[in-house]
Amino acid sequence: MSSDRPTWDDEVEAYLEALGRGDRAAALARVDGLEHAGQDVLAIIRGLLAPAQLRVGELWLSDEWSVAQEHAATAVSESVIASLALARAKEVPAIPGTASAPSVVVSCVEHEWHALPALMVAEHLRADGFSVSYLGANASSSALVRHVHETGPAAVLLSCSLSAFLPVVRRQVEAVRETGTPVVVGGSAFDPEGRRARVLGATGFAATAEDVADVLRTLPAGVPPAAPLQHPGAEEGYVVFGTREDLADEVERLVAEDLGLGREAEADREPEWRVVLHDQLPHVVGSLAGALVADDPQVVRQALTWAARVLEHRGAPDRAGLALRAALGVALRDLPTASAVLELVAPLTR
Ligand code: B12
Repeated sequence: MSSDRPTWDDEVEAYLEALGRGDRAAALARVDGLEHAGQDVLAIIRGLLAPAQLRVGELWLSDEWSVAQEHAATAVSESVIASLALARAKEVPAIPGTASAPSVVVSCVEHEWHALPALMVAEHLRADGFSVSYLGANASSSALVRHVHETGPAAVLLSCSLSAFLPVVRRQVEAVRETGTPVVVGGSAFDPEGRRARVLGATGFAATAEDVADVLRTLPAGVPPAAPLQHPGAEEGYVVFGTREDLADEVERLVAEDLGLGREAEADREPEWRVVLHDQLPHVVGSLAGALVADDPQVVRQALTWAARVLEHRGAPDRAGLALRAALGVALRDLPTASAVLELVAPLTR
């Protein structure tokens, strides 16, 4: 962006302001302005939409934006990407997707609803000349494998935002590798160095959408089935994943007990932090499953730190974060590796 124009930071602020007011027309006008200033779809995704979405997450976390504002903002960003992509497809129909372009499948893993990051990846690859089959959110293993058999892609790209779904990533890596097809993974559930991706048996990993095309160019033509997971805790991870809703109920009861609160607060008097705790607990418990299957205690440490911040911003008692960690320890006491992973997690300050 030239020096006489606003910086990307200014653009993000103005775009967010429009999203926060629910002003879709103003948000689209900002994007139109950038296009007229010569920015292409990839620059707009990288410079405006991706950073704006991360800020949307922060605004929700700090309780400045409601869930509805977060949803409305994402819907606008999705329609912005779709309209930019459509316009570009009309302008350059013959270059990407030609018979010689390598074909790839981009999809979210099963249960994963964060489709916008996967859409960003798909658009980057289309711009780089790949022929992309984009499956969106929540693709089951069977649907994915059938699609692979029908279309014979050079690679399958799996997006996962929530660490609770790392066990699902592993299952889907196994299923796709059974077809001999390389699998590239990415999304905010992974560490930037790609260690979790390697443990889960992925053929490749990229930390951002900009790096994906380079990774694809280095992939082998075919891969053997994934080697079984050997590390202690992998099996326990699937036990935790399968029972995460029940475990979440138990943890919620233990937290309330520890903080000296009644189990069922009156629906109309329930404090916000307890509503949010109830909503987020399956994800927090699931992160322990992710930590065990991906063999990385950092996963659960990050989830507990995140949960403590979410609770703090919603007026929870100071000890809520510690009570949550302690409750997990009690609920999972019969699982030795899960207990050891929780022991490793540094004590939280709140
Ligand atoms: C929008 C949004 C939603 C929308 C998603 C709609 C949609 N169509 O995508 C909805 C409302 C559905 C949603 C739901 C939930 N969400 Co949400 N969501 C977000 C938000 C605000 C933006 C996501 C986004 O667009 N990110 C922007 C992109 C640019 O970043 P990115 O994901 O890292 O992707 C980049 C790279 O990782 C990479 N990449 C991504 N995928 C792939 C794939 C491959 C193969 C490769 C190579 C690379 C790659 O490329 C991208 C571009 O560079 C995030 C905030 C955040 N920090 O991301 C929260 C966030 C991810 N959600 C969160 C949570 C907790 C949830 C819920 C559990 C809430 C609830 N209790 O209901 C549910 C879970 C739903 C589910 N089962 O999936 C938390 C996760 C916390 C954590 N630490 O684990 C976050 C961080 C919010 C927060 N600040 O606390 N969410």
